Amino acid sequence: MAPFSWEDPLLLDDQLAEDERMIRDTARAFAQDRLASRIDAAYEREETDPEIFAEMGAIGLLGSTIPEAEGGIGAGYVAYGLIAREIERVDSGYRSMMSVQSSLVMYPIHAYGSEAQRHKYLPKLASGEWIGCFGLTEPEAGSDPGGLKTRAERIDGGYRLTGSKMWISNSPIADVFVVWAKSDAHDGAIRGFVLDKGLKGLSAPKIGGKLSLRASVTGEIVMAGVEVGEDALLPDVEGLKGPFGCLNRARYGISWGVMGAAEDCWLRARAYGLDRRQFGRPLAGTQLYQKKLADMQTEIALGLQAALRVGRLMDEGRAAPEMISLIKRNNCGKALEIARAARDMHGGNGIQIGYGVMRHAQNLETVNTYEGTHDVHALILGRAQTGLQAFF
Ligand code: TGC
Ligand code: FAD
Repeated sequence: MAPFSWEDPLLLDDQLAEDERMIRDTARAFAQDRLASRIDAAYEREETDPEIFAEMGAIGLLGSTIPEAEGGIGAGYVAYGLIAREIERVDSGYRSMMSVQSSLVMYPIHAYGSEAQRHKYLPKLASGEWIGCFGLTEPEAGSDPGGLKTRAERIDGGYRLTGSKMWISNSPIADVFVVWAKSDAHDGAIRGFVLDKGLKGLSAPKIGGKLSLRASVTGEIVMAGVEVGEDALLPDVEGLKGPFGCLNRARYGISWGVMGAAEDCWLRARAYGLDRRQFGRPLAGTQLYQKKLADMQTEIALGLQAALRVGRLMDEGRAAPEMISLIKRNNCGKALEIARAARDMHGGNGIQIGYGVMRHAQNLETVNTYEGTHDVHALILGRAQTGLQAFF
């Protein structure tokens, strides 16, 4: 039998292509060298550094799956997942910044936009010169985005948008706003629009007081009769499948990302238990502590294998949205359990920011909720296997 590699128990590394390993290593070096040293202060002060977008853009981490001709690096979805894992190993908020820009702003412009929109927006979003946000959720439409109230009325030469969006990552610092509205000109169908910062009637106040994801700024988007030309409409998609097409990609990336956060918690708990002595021996030498470490190692190894499998299927064009619900739901839930256990295993020290584990646990509360809550993904999977709609 072969020797066991406890840090990579199912030999994930072996299953990656050379270019995927290179992209993973680039993301890891960036995250550890440039982000890890900033996170505690950013989190404590609830500060988002917009410069991080340009730093990510400079090494190809924004819109990595977008073709090179449009500003991306033409990477596959496994590589995208590996980037998310490395960034979220430091902090879920930094991964959020990256994945909103990549999957929720660049992807819809690439997939549903006009040639002029691709040309205008994608290179600047890829470089991080421009920051994007994605407005689907509203104060009264979260899990049920079909209930959104934002309207686009037809006016001479374009549209007038009225409504408000809630809980929008990046919005207070955004240059580009992808927003979803019911369009009177299209029989009330949901359509996407790309708005530029500075338009009359457009504002994005920050939502303060978050106890989670504090390094990633979140805000509203208020559209008080914002007038745009026809060229602001995303021409090539209509209906909820537009935003869901973007969410499929972001949710998939999250399934990798949360495993990065979980790995950080696991490795910190292991190191702490080897160092900390009680009752005359290391905590890591007790049966209960080892069981917790074994549970963490097992769930992370299985979660990563599942994310890799779905990533391969995405690259082959064979992934179904329900597969993504399965891994988003399970990996978020497991990562949250792992972070809470790691916090407990650190005892009193676990509540201090410098040990990292409570910050991850607080972040993962949000990640378990956004992009479809844990229970909403259960209902998607329940519907798929029973044929029965249980949302209402
Ligand atoms: P339903 O009847 O199921 O579907 C309506 C239309 O949409 C299509 N569709 C999809 N298309 C592609 N991919 C998917 N995953 C799709 N899911 C549905 C469907 O085929 C249908 O198309 P058509 O042409 O027949 O009309 O819609 P429903 O209203 O019953 O939906 C129910 C439910 C619960 C599945 C859905 O609404 C849902 O997923 N809710 C969760 C909402 C959510 O995830 N919001 C995320 C907001 S963005 C965010 O959180 C970003 S955080 C980012 C960060 O900071 O990292
Ligand atoms: P609700 O939909 O009100 O859900 C509340 C509870 O009820 C949950 O437990 C849910 O599982 C449960 N529930 C809902 N429906 C059912 C049902 N039918 N059966 C059983 N239980 C149900 N949105 C964006 O558009 N863009 C962003 O960039 C973005 N970023 C975010 C960043 C942060 C920090 C946060 C917290 C949220 C963000 N969101 C964003 C919004 C996010 O997607 C929503 O919060 C999420 O979809 C849940 O919606 P809600 O908060 O309205 O909760």
